[in-house]
Amino acid sequence: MNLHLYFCPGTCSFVPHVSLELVKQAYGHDFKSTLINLSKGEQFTPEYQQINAKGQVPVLVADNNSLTQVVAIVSYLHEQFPKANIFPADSLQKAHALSMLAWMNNTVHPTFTRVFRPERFSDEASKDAVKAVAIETFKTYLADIEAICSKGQAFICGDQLTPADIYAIAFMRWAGLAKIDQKSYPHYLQYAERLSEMPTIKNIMTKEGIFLKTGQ
Ligand SMILES: N[C@@H](CCC(=O)N[C@@H](CS)C(=O)NCC(=O)O)C(=O)O
Repeated sequence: MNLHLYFCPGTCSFVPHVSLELVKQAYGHDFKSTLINLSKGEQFTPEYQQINAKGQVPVLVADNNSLTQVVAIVSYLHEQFPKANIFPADSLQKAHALSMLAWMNNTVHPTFTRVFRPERFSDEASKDAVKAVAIETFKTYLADIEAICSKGQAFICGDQLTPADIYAIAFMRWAGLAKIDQKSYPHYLQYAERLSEMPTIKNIMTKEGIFLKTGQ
């Protein structure tokens, strides 16, 4: 199967990007990747609109099938490549991991979109207010993740890495970019530092040219 990911460094496409690296490590099955530079507006080019009319990353093209949405992409990879352990094998544990991932994708992430792109959710006069409220809401979600990390388990969903952990690293980076003090979430920061050193994750951070401590 030919696998081709369209991604932008540091965005939510980091989640399927690391998942593809897990597939590569487990199966020796490599993938192709194409960088779409969102800050240069490459998501709006006619060429990319053919790939995803919604103008977003990630997109995974698997043979001739185009898949969007982080949750769908990583679920598909898990089904196709079970030995990559993208999700736990146990169905209840997998459901818990999917639940956490869905919350991140449908609640935490869209809140941050209001920080990064407030103009899409307000008129010019209320842009700063929308951003300020979104930052405060985003902080409450970071605190939720901090509470999970302070329990002392190895990963967010227990003893196995899942896509939720990869998303959590992205959120910690985004916090720093938004000038939120990463050190306010000490257990979460320590956990993210530890995960950033895992070879699979480190490989993709290096490939994307991103680092964890964005706030410094
Ligand atoms: N729910 C979507 C979220 C995708 C999304 O928001 N992607 C952002 C990057 S993190 C994007 O492509 N933004 C481009 C833009 O908004 O112009 C998914 O899971 O794929």
